[in-house]
Amino acid sequence: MNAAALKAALQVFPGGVNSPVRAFKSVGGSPLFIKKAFGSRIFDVEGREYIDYVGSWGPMILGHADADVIAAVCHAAASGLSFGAPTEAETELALLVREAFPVIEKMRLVSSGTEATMSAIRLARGFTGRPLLVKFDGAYHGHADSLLVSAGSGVATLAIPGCPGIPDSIAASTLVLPFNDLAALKACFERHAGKIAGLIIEPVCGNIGVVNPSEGYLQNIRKLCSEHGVLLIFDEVMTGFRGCFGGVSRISDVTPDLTCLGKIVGGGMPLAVYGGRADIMAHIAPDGPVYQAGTLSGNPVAVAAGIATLKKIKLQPHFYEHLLARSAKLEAGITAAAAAAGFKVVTNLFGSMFTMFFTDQPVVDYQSAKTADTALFARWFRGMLAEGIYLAPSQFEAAFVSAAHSDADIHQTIVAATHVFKKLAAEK
Ligand code: HOZ
Repeated sequence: MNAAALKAALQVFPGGVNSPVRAFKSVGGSPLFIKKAFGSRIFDVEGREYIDYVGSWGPMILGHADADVIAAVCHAAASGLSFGAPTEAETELALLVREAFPVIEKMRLVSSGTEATMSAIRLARGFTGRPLLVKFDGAYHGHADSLLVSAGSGVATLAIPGCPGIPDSIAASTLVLPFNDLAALKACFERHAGKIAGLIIEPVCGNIGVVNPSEGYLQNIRKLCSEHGVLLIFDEVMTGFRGCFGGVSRISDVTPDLTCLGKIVGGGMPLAVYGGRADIMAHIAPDGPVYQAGTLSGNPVAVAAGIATLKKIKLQPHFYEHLLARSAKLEAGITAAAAAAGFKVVTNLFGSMFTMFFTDQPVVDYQSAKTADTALFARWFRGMLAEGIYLAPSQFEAAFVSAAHSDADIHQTIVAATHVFKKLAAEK
């Protein structure tokens, strides 16, 4: 039983979980304890089957237990789990990454998105010799000290105002600005001229729910960063490979100085990437003095999963055409179901990820995201779960559609949403 599993887990893990977003704190009830997952379906310890839109928080773009990825992982594992020495497969993965992201001229493989962003900002400071970092309100770039200031994702879900344990001096070196507000950025760059090392941005926000940049916003940020000698860091951990074989940099034609990837690039295994301009990456040890290392970096099993995933995405005909069409159909279907039942919602979509906010205001930044009715979201979430649809247990996260979600899955989900909204309307 999920409740029994949680009781046992609470004895050994804070909140019974190994990452706060997995707890059902803001929606109530017991988190699902997962037994297995195949394709679009995930199964809990009670034997219940759900259509899964969490997708391990993004990596599972091919669906769960994809046969080619599993075969590649098993093959690699049979030859050894970790060497702590270079392999040719790492270079093969890097070439695939560079093909998708030409803006990543040189890169380093690491084990998590947090490690990627943390290392990228250290590099930005090391390269520029400047101390300050700009991030956006509600943006979540992993849990490194300087990035947990005004963070989204679980920090937003749990409404944690400021994270104890982060020295004031570190928090003070992170400047926080509202997303989609160019005037605020201009003023900040002028006020701190010559002091800002880097600006890190989710070019499409994912961790306050999905929020798209306004027209020209990213291009203007690029321009301002260049004018002020600030390195532009795109955190594409969530958006990388979500909308195309590449990321927002490809779609928007904006060239960041550094890019961070995670999730899909590791095919469900612990692997992430940071990289960018070759002259900047030349500052990383052993070529340069900025130190960053890892026993499991470029782990052969994780690299095998990444290669198998990227190759499949790249080679499958019409991969993104089908994925994006199904995602748009789902987004439109549940939004229409909400409207038909008299609920005001705003749905933001990027590629194959989207968030439906329970608000009547356009959601363009963290402040507007916070106008959402989180209590209503919780009721909707529980209703959908009862209908066999597994969504992220937070208003401030995204739903991920995978290539394994069939038209029938999408239809079933829209039917479920229609039932749930009708039920919620009747309870009003
Ligand atoms: N970026 C993920 C949530 N938005 C991370 C998942 C986690 O924190 O466990």
